[in-house]
This record gives sequence, C-alpha cells and structure tokens, in this order.
Amino acid sequence: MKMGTALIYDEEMTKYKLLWVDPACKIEVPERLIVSHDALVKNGLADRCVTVPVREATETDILLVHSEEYLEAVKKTPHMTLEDLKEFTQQYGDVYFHPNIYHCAKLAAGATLQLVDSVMTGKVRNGMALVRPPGHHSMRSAASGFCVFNNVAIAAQYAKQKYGVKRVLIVDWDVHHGQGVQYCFEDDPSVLYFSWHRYEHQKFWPQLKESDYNSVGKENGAGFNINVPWNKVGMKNSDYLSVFCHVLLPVAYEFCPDLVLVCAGFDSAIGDPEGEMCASPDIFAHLTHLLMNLAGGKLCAVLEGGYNLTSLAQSVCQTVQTLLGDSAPRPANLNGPCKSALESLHCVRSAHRRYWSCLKHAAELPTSDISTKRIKLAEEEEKLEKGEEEKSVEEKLWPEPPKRVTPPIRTALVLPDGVACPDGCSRFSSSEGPDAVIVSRLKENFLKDTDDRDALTTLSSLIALLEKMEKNEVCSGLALVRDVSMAMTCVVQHAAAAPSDRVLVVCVGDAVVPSHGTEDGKTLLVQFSNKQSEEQKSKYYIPVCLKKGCSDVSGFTQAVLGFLLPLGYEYDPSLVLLVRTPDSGLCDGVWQQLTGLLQGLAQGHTLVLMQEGEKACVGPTASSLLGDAAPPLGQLRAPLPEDVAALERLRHILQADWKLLQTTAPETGGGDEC
Ligand code: Q9C
Ligand code: ZN
Repeated sequence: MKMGTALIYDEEMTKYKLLWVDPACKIEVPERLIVSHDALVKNGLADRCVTVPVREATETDILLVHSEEYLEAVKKTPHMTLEDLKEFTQQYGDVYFHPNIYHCAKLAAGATLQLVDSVMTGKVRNGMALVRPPGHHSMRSAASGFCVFNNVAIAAQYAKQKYGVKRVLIVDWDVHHGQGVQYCFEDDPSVLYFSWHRYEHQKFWPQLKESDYNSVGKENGAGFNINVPWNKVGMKNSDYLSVFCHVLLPVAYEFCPDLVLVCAGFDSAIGDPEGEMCASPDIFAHLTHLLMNLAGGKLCAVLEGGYNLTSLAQSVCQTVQTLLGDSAPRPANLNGPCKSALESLHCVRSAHRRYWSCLKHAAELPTSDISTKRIKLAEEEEKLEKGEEEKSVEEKLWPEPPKRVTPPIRTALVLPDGVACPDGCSRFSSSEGPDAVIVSRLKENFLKDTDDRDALTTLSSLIALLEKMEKNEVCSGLALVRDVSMAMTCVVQHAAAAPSDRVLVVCVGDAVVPSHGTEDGKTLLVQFSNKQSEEQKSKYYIPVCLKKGCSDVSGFTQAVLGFLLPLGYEYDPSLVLLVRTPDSGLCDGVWQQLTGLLQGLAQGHTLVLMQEGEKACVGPTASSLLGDAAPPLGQLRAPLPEDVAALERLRHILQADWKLLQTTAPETGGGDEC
C-alpha cells in the first residue's frame, strides 16, 4: 500500500531578499531554500520523492484566512518603490517586503495546497513543501515574523472545505510561537493546534502573554490550542521527546485527526541563532515518525523557520527521509527532560486536564502559576548568566547525522509451510540448515524430550534471521512459531550472549517470560497483561497489569504512548522483540499502531513473534513492518480509571530509574535551570 512522498519546491521562491539593513530580518535569506533543496538532491532523497509542481494560491484560497483589505494591500507591493516598501513594512513586526514577495507568498501558499491535494487525493501518502516566505506568524490582516500569508492555516481551511476533513491536527515544531495559526483557530474545535516555542517568561519574540500554556483556546475551541512554552534555551532531544510522549501524542490520538499538517520550522534545532536550542537534527526523524501513524499517514510538512544553514539542511533531510519510510537513526543520549522543561510539561498537562481524558489524571499545578511567578527569579538569574551565554551561539558544533543505511531487505518472515507470504516481504529460512551450536543449545534448553524437527527448524531460522538483522542485512522480521514463550526465551538468550547490545522485549498478553537475562540490563522486558504479577518490579522487568488486558483500546494506546515509548526511547535498544500471545485481546488496529510506533526505536529493527494460530494477523503485521501507516483508531474515550491508576503507580516507582517517564516538576521550588 506504500504510496509515495511528495516534494514541492520551486526556485522562484528564492527570488526575493532583504533590500535594506535590518538586523531583525537579515537571517531570512534565499539560501535557506537553496541549501535545503540541494541537500535533498545530494542525498538522493529528492529523486525518491514524487515531484509536484507549485501553483499560485488564488484569491479565494488566501481569503480563507486573510482579510480583503490585507490582500489588497499586499497586492500593491510589487509596484512599490524601495522607499514605499520600507514604509509599508514598518507597520508590521520583524518582516520585510520585496517587489517579488507577493508572487512568492502566493506560490508558498499554493505549494502547500498542492501538497494537501496530493495527499488528500491519494496521489501520495505524505510530503513536504519547501517554501519561502514562511507562514505561521502572519495574521488575518497582518504580516509578521518573515511571514506574509499563513500557508498552513490556509491549508487547514482548504482541506476542511474541499475534502470535508473533520479534524485537522497542526503540529508546530518551529521554535517560535505561530500566533497567526493560534488566532485563526482559537475558537475552532475542528483544528487542534500544538506549538512549542522559546518563551523565556514572555521575554522572547513575539513576547505575547497568549503564547503561554494557559492559552488553551476559546469557547467551543477550548482545549484545542496547546502551547508549550520553553522558558530556557538549550532544550535537548529528551525535552522534545518528553513533550511528544506526554502531551502531544496522547492528545493527538484521542483527537484522531483526518489530516496532520506540520509547521516544520527547524530553528528548534541545534546551531540555530534564533532558537538557541540543542536538539540534534536527527530528532526530526523521530518527531516525524511519531506522527506518521496518525490520520492513516496523511502528513504534510511545510517549511517555516530555520536559520542555521547547516542545521536546517540536515534537519530537512531527516524529515524527508523519514517521510519516505526509512528507519530513523537511534536517538543519542536521552537522559530525561531538564527541570525547566518538566515544569512546562507539568503546566501544560495541568492546563489541559479538563479537556482531554488522557490527561485527566495529570497533576494539578504545584502552586499558583509557575510560569509567571518565576519571572522575577528568572530576571535575577539572567543577570548572572549574561556574558557567558552570548558566545556559545554561533560556535556550537555537532556531528553530522550518520548516513541512514537501508538494509537490502525490509521485512523477512519465518512462516510455516502453507502460510502465504504477504506482498513486499521475503520468506526467510536459514539456508545453511540449523547451525550445530544453535541446535544443541536449543535441544538442551527447550526440546529435551521431544524430537520436534519442525520446531527446531523454525527456531534456527529465527536465530539466523536475528543475525541478519544484527548485521543490518534485514530491517525487520516476523516469525510465526509453535510456542511464543519458547521462541522469546530463545531470542533473549541469544541476545544475552552477544557482546554489547540491548533488546527491548515487549510482550502483549500472558506468556511465560524468560526468568533470566533481565538482570544486567541487556534486556528490558515490558509485559502487558491482565494478570497481577507477583514478581518484584526490577528496573529491567516491568509487568504492566491492565484490567481488561490489552482489549481496552484507549487504555492500551495511552499506555503505549505515555509509558512504553518513553521507556523504549530512554533504553535505546538495538533490537525490539515484540511478542504477541494468542490471548492478548488486542485488535489489529491497535497492534498495528504499536508495531508502527516501536519501529522508531533500534533503527527499525523489530522482530515480531506470534503463535501459529494467528495466521490472520500476519498480513496486518507485515504491512506495519513494511512501513504502511496504521489505520486510525477513532476518537478515544477515557481509559479505565483502574488502568490509569495502575500506570501512574508504576510511573511513580520507575521514574527514578527512567527519567523520560517523568511528567511532573518536583515540588521543591527554585528550579528552572537546565
Ligand atoms: N534576532 C519564523 O521562524 N525575530 N519566523 C527576529 C532577530 C523574528 C521568525 C529577531 C523571528 C521570526 C518563521
Ligand atoms: Zn521560527
């Protein structure tokens, strides 16, 4: 089902620039687009995309968001003298006009609509539009922050009107607050707007109080505007992932969008002079991946900011390569969120707890209102820190993200005779016949009393497949086995014998889990079932007891997003072993979501084990392993209170060991430092 990725770009959008001296605007240069596109070409990514031409947005398109007066005013700019342009520019904040910018702004909005058309008509699955000028700051009747027309806001209205899309999710990962988008949809519950942004207690541009976490939307739209203010610079991969796991994803899955639009600004990456954040460019592979199973994969990324040309080009490549379906690189050093990020997280979750059932259990605000209460404190700290901060900005160096090598085989299956191999997968059997050492080990451990040729062959094929995955010759795998418990133990033992790798074992349902191999941290085992485990919860063996096992869609999904994913990311395995027992109670859709999401870990090295009887599930599983988007789950209801309570108890116990599980700031004041 795979379908392609659209790339929309036109050199024409590089043909305007700042014509006078303005320190605020000098970073917004045509090269931003040139280097981004060149990098896509150089890395062979542009070639793999479906090229879609740009078009000019029509007046009707533009009027979906902007006022006639504003459009008429902008329309006059191509004919203005330099002096007139300068003067026209003055009425707005941090933006410049040029005789060709109106043309480019129409192309930028039109390119975004072409992308929406391509995705909504099924011509492609997803795509990215490389555009200038950006859009998310522009308002109904005002340009702002390098933006003329609000490309993404127009696209959301257009999608609703033309395709009858009921719910649109806008994810704004640009480092600035897209106040234009917020204003446009503040009272509209059909568009969920999420933005994180550098805020520094309202000291950072555009310095609006309505960029804070307590702007949640108005009237019918209350709850559908989510602001995550960053009150410190230097936010890292952990901070970004933490907000995704504990705010955006739970709410997004509950909301269940029909279309995802991303305000894809890369000024939130390391090296950017505006953002001054420290997230590495490969984090965008993960942010992208984590959104790709929403809305059946219908995702449109639209360029906004990004002013460090190196960081920008790398980040664009990470995003597009992920849209194309390549596995994300392993995320480096995730150590949990910093204190300031945790405070923001806590505030946002608390502000939204009455609107989203996934956040109902979120802690109330610690005391009044951290974000504003701490302004004084922050001011004092700032005085101390000044001087040191200044120099580090441009000098920041980071390694180039390693080339993402795609294994020759995406998905290999070990299947019993008579079970058909789904399209796009390769049937795997160990060509050399069972390795003598493996056979004797298997016999010794599992097949003592029997002489089960079939089981032996299957298990040795499984081990051979595992070795191919370790060598990166195969990306993912699936094995249909007689006894999942035995196969699981077999893989865990094999992995334990390897010198340095870590295996995340995710077990859905009641299987007999291996009793050894989790002591030294080489395996982290998370088991979801409805059996209250007697066993001690060690750092590396985590039984999760859900009242109805995995059959409650909301409860299980929220457990995956807010619990399993952060654990998995922090553990950073080299292999994910996903085990499904026949009694798991999991429906295909949820299973596919789980399989899809987990592929963000371990460079996509996921090995699935299922019991022979579950033939019917081979197709859906294979589809997810091949990178197809999982089907939407529908708007989620509230999870069972017992399950929420159980998970929060576990979180409380485990968060000392696993920092990414944290969702609240420690009560002790004085924090706010990274
Ligand atoms: N130190 C976008 O990223 N402020 N716009 C510039 C310069 C305006 C950013 C201050 C930043 C606007 C799309
Ligand atoms: Zn920006």
